[in-house]
Amino acid sequence: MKRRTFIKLSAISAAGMIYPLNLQAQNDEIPILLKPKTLITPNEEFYILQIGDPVKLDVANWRLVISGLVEKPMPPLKLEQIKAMEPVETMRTLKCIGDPIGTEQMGNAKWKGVRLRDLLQKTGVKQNAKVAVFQCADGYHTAIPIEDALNEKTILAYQMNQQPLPVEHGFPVRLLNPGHYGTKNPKWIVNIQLATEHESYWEKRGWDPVANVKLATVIGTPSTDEEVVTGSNLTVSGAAFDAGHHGGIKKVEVSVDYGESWHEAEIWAKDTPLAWVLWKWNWKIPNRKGNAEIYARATTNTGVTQEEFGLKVEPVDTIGYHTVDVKIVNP
Ligand SMILES: Nc1nc2c(c(=O)[nH]1)N[C@H]1C(S)=C(S)[C@@H](COP(=O)(O)O)O[C@H]1N2
Ligand SMILES: [Mo]
Repeated sequence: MKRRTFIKLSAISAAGMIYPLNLQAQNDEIPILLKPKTLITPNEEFYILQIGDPVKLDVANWRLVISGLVEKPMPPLKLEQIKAMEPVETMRTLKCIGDPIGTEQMGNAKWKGVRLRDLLQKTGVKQNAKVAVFQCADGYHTAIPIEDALNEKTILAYQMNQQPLPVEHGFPVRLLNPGHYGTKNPKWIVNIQLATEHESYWEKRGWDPVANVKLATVIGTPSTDEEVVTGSNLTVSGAAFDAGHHGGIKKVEVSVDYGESWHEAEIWAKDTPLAWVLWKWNWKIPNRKGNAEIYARATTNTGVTQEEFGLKVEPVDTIGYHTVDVKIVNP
């Protein structure tokens, strides 16, 4: 047992396992070992991922061009013009397609922006337009179906957690496309083109062109190979997310006996189904040394429960259980 971990675990027992469940308290930090430990991920901790280096755009010269199959072309837009439109504020979890469980590349923020639909209503959309193509300043490009572009929940965001969108996250504007992995949430947008078809950057390289987020549950604590103490209490915690495809998360359960029995976790923070839920469960560690495996699974409001190796299910599949191996040792 590493001394430091032991001290942390004792602190947990001292603090008590019970923390008031307050779903309204948006970002009260839980003073115990939980990961993620806040509903909203601070900007400095939010994962960053792109094909090259982040691009620093000069807002004085930046313009957004909407072109292609539009009815009435509009002059290029300045950021101020976008900010003058009716704003929307919304909490959204963003997740990378390359990390489907979401152990590292997932974060949740409160964003502010405008509905893409409001812009497209100004330009009009020609009958034969099938996709909206986003061209980005780093050379990235991706397309989404026109119905998704017109979805009222599809947002062009210019603010992240009350800050102007940070350079790393796409300043001045990025797309928030509900239900879809990061690949469909382009950053540093310079042009939106309506077209009949488009092969996007990642599709050319074999990735899923639809990129629907699948239901998954991540165990944040403990970490793999962590040593835990016989007879002590341990908070097992994490996040679960279905991106709204199954009506949101109803419950999360944990198993420490290879799926024989399941224990319902407490969901201690949540927002709409477009944000992750955070959960925790108190494990009374048995009085035996050896290896143990922790499993976690979620059940959605439509009644879908994750299975060990994932599930092919309508409308969007699920990922298998996240499992974490730990070593039970004597103090
Ligand atoms: N312009 C641009 N946008 C992009 C990408 C990129 O490479 N270039 N990568 C996408 C991917 S794969 C992910 S997971 C998200 C990550 O967003 P974040 O860095 O704000 O977390 O950005 C998406 N948007
Ligand atoms: Mo990604």
